[in-house]
Order: sequence, then C-alpha cells, then structure tokens
Amino acid sequence: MFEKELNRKAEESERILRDYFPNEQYPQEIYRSASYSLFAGGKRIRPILIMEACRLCGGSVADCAPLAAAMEMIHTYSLIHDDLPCMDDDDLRRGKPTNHIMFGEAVAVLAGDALLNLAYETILKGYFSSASKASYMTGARIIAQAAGMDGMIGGQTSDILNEGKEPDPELLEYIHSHKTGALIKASVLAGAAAAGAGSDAMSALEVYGNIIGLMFQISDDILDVVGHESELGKKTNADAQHSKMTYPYVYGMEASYRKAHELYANAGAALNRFGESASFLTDLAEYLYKRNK
Ligand code: GRG
Repeated sequence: MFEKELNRKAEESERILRDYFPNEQYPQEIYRSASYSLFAGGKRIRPILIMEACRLCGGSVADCAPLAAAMEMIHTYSLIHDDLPCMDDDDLRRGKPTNHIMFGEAVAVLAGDALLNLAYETILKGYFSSASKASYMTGARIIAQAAGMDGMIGGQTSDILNEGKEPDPELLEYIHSHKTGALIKASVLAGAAAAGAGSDAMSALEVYGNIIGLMFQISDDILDVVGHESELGKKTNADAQHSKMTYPYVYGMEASYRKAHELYANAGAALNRFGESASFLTDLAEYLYKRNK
C-alpha cells in the first residue's frame, strides 16, 4: 500500500520534471547532458516530501509543483558536481556512468550549472501562476537558502576541506546537517510553506525534517560500508577511500545503527499533531530507514 503510493508520487514527480524540462535545441549536448542525469532514475524523495508536506498542510500539488521540480533539479546538479574528479571522483551514479564520464568534465560542469539555473527559472515561472504568492515565495526562499552557503554548499565545502581529519563529532554534525540534511529539511518546510502552514505546523515539520535528514545521511554512511554497488547504483567504500568524516568513522558501526534506529523511532512522534493524515510521512521515515539503495 505504502510502496504503491510512493511509486505513484515518484511518477508524479517525473511528470512534473518533464513538464519543466525544455525541448532540446542548439547546442544539443547541454540539453542531453542535463537530461541524462535528471532522468536517470532517482528516487525523487525530495519532490515527494515537498508535495506530501504541502498536502498535509492543506495545499495541493498545483501549489508546489514548480518548487518540487526545482528541488530535484538542484539535487541532481549537486550530484553531477559531487561526482566530478575535483570532488568525489565517482564514475557510477544512479546505476549509470556519471555525467562527466558520458559527456566530459566541461559539459558536466555546465550541465550542473544549467540545472541550477533551470531550477530558479522554474521557480520564477511558477510564481506567476501561484494562487498564494506570498506563501509560494516563502517556500522558494527556504529552498534557495538551503541550497546555498548556509546549507548544502557550506556542507559540501566543509566535507571536502576536512577529508583525512581526526574524528570530530561537531564537524560531523555540521557536515551532515548541511550537506544532506539541509535539502531534505527544506523540502518538508518549503512544501508546508507553499500551503501557507502556520508556525506550529512548521515547527513540527522542522523537527521531522531534521530527524529524517540526519537519518538519511547516517543510512547513506552505513550503506557505503555494507551496501551493494548493484543495488545502490554507485560505488561503495568511497567514504573510507576519501577519509570522509562519516558517522561510522566518528562513532563506529554499532553506534551508527543505534543512532539511525533512534531517529527512525522518533520520526513519527514529531508528526503527532497531524494524526492519521501524516501516516505517509511516518511510513516514508521507515522506508528511508530500511532502504538498501
Ligand atoms: C556539489 C554543491 C555540491 C553539493 C554536493 C549531494 C551532495 C552535496 C553530495 C553527495 C554526497 C552524497 C552521496 C551524500 C549522501 C546523501 C545523498 C545526497 C545521497 C543521494 O541522494 P538520494 O539517495 O539519490 O536521494 P537519488 O539518486 O535517489 O536521487
């Protein structure tokens, strides 16, 4: 039942992304490169979070579709750039050769840039048709901030600059909450904001967003150690090879499993005020906790 609903929402995200992706024109290579990564079969967790938080707070898909598309474009650009030789230097992503392997480094950099730009173009397009412009722009601002220096880019910078350092819990918390947690939390909050959610609902969703953001990254750290390349669609053991500041590195595997479980156990409680209508988000926390890809 949950899996069916998850697939339906992933397909809806796919449709929205296709609606906002431009038709190919000259120079075709950049359209092909951007589209190659955007439609490479991601799980679409972030747009799903946006749409579901929006619904939970009384909004509809129409209120947040451009924000959902923009978030996935930003996420995909970050993956393209993260895989570049100057960053994590990966040649497999979403089960396919990475963008720079297919199109060369220069075009991959440009495809990341193009997706980031398309994200903001999509957000601006959506503004004109949005029913509640102030709420929509609040959501847009949450996304922009989370993607920037006080969010994902800050986290990525710290991640790269601190490779090979001694275990440091404070640094780990900064890297995880910014590099990965920021976009996940922002997805929940932007969807809610687009629906005009009040401060109580926003606070509850912020707690939920923080919990699943950290849980998602700890699972990612664990999967990098024990996961399978064929299921994950990317190389494993990459964190140790780059001497990354990960949860298993700082706390060990046992404590990492325990922490991920503790976060999962608390995710549902954060949404108590919404009652049964939050069941999809509660189930999503379980799905993310138990994921193997
Ligand atoms: C280059 C500015 C810039 C930022 C990069 C995304 C990121 C920041 C780094 C990626 C490193 C990484 C693999 C982190 C783990 C968490 C994560 C973002 C996993 C990928 O997200 P999923 O599992 O991927 O949602 P799919 O492919 O399903 O969309």
